[in-house]
Amino acid sequence: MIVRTLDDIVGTDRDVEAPTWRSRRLVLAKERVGFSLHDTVLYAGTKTRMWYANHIEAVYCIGGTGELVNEETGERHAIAPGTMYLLDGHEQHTLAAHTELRMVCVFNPPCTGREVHDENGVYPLLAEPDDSAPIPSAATPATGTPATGTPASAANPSAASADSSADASADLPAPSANAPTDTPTNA
Ligand code: 9YT
Repeated sequence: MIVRTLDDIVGTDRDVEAPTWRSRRLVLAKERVGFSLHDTVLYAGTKTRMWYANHIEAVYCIGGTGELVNEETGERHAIAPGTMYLLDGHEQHTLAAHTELRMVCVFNPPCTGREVHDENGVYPLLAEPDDSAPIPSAATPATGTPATGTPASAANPSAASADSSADASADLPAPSANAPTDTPTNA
């Protein structure tokens, strides 16, 4: 079990800043659980264009107000605390922060902590050096503590989903060159 607070990671390499947002990455690929978990703040008055061509992301708003635009359909959605959006189709999108937005973000495959958006709003698909090693399970504890009777497959269903996400990302479209990103609009 890992217990970690925001205070633990502020100012560390888990605390990543970009022109329009700051992302505190509470769970990363190195935890080897198949997803990453971020507490992200988008600055008031900014617009961020993104395209997670290599990742699925769920985003849950817990503070502030803004607007999400699906750049592929033109659909617009109000963002406020209690609203979630799931980018299950790798949609190009823009998030406008009317006030400071605080978002809880989950990525699959997990971010390693080194990602920031490239010129197309895309995060590269990075892996931890030991990604080919099996994810720790109750049967193969990372701590060296002997396991007591739980089969690895039951204790660790995320191993299967991590594999299928890798397959799914293999046939994604290549990023185009015309998507500006992370544009502060209040500068
Ligand atoms: C809401 C959003 O996607 N913001 C950009 C940062 C990203 N979520 C991250 O790395 O936490």
